[in-house]
Amino acid sequence: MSTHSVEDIKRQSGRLRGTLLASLANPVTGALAEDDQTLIKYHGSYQQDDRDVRDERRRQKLEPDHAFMIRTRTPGGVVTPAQWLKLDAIATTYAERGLRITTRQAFQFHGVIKRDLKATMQAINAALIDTLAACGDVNRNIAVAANPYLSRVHAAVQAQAEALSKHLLPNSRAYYEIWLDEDKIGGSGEEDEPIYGATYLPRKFKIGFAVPPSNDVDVFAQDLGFIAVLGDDGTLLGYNVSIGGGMGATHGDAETYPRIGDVIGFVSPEHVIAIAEAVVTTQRDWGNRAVRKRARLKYTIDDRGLGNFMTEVERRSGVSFSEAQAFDFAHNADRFGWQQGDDGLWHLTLRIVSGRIWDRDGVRHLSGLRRIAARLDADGGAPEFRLTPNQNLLIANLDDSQRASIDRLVVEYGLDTHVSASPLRKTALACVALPTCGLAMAEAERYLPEFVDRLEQRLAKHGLDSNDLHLRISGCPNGCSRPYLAEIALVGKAPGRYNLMLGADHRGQRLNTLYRENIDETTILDTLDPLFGRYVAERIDDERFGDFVVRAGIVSIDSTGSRTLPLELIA
Ligand code: SRM
Ligand code: SF4
Repeated sequence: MSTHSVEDIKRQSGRLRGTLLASLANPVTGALAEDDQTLIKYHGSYQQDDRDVRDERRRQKLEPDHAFMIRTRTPGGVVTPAQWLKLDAIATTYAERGLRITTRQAFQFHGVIKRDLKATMQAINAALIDTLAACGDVNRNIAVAANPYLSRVHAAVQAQAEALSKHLLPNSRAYYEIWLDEDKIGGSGEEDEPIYGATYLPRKFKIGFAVPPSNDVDVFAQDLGFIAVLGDDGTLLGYNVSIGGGMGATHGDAETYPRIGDVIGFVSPEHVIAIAEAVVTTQRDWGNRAVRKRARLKYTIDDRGLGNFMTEVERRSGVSFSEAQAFDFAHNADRFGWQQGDDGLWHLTLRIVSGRIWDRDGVRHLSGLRRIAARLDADGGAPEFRLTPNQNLLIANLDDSQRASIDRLVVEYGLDTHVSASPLRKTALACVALPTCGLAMAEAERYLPEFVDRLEQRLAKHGLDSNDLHLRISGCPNGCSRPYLAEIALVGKAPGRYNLMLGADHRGQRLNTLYRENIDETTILDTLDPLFGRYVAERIDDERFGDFVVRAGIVSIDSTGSRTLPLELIA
């Protein structure tokens, strides 16, 4: 571990350069120098090691099996078929585990070794996609509703998100010098960073744009959320603004908690950039730089007061918030299959379990999507691939004549799991966790399919097999699958052991709460089984499971839903 604090590393980095060039050139190790491991995040990459072989390598006195994860900056997760083909080729050439769709609509490549890093970065940029600021204490990839049916609004909101993403990029040329061989010019390492300053933000920062009735981006989990408000004619009037959402927590530390964002008012589209910049710079100046675990915007707001924060944002932006408009979310999951947009074009949402696209164990999703991308690329028009914030994939903007051939390929390559899968299986999320995530305490992505098998059996016993139920698994309490917004969540505590959380709604508007702590699979299933029985017997009309457990008093949620209550264990 580096002896320098993250704040020192940022300050002394020469605007994110550090000694990255020397680290990359060092042939003796597959790792970077310690401080560079922090800095490379701002370039969109993490140094990791294969945790499946960590102990064995330690026994053999070998250094860990280092490799790098690379994450793209793809606002709203939109790419063309031509870009898809290039990303596929990059994954096939340099990465170990195919393509991965993240819960923020980015692509991740895992298992890129150090000597291939630069070539991989260059290939990504050659596809006109970059990875700048995909990680680190800056604004991250902006999430945008994948919305297939309100096509015109999607286009307007997507354009707004892309402009905002660009506006909030760091000004440093380090990325271009290190990865793309841009010549160093005078002032390199001292560039003015008007938005971020020399130490960037105290912590990561996340923005999402939702378009009701879908809350697929989980707008209340974002540091800053924009909820589109439409006029009667379907045009975009502006946005309700939500601030202070976040999921991350640490087991056993009451100072950290997931939090639902507060809706603070309405702004028109032309004020989005000014408001976002003011929120970011206020957080830059007011955020807690002494205690990293308390550095997210949600804690700044709780520590300094929502009213004070709002007043400062209005002062800095010169924009006054109007009263928030009514909004109504129906769900925070994806809707699968074909849907027609209001522009007459067709959109197909495919289920991709945990966003993992690869050819392995008889699955040929990478090959299938390659065929589809090649077909669409040859067809012309304006087809798009859109990654959804639920790790799924939308093939957008097709005309009627293209549907049959795409359907054939979807079936040929087994990409039609949304047709046969249970509602539970279609919406379940899991974060990456083992073997690549350095913070994982338990399995998530690799465990999801078998856990769903067993949960389905229990649901079937109660005649609930066709019930819509949102399940999310995270390998640790950081909450990358946004588990605290699931009706049922498993949050990793130790290998094979999870905290069982219950009682979020299905719209992303209420957090769940801890029901049982540190239990194994058998106990989880045996705990849920009688609750399913009670649900069948006592539910009112089409009441959802998450709503039932709260109404029935099985879990108690505080009245604002903004925070889980002190951990009340029900044995
Ligand atoms: Fe995350 C850290 C993966 C979305 C909260 N997250 C990590 C790291 C980088 C582990 C690390 O720091 O060493 C994980 C890399 C695993 C790997 O091998 O790929 C990781 N996070 C992911 C992804 C890939 C999960 C996925 O299955 O899709 C998501 C990438 C999103 C993207 O494209 O940018 C991902 N992470 C999230 C989300 C969900 C969201 O943003 O909508 C959250 C909860 C929202 C939030 O930020 O509050 C989230 N990740 C965290 C945290 C906790 C932050 C906190 O406030 O405490 C960490 C740990 C940290 O930052 O120290 C973390
Ligand atoms: Fe890793 Fe934890 Fe995030 Fe899962 S929730 S990817 S285990 S940091």
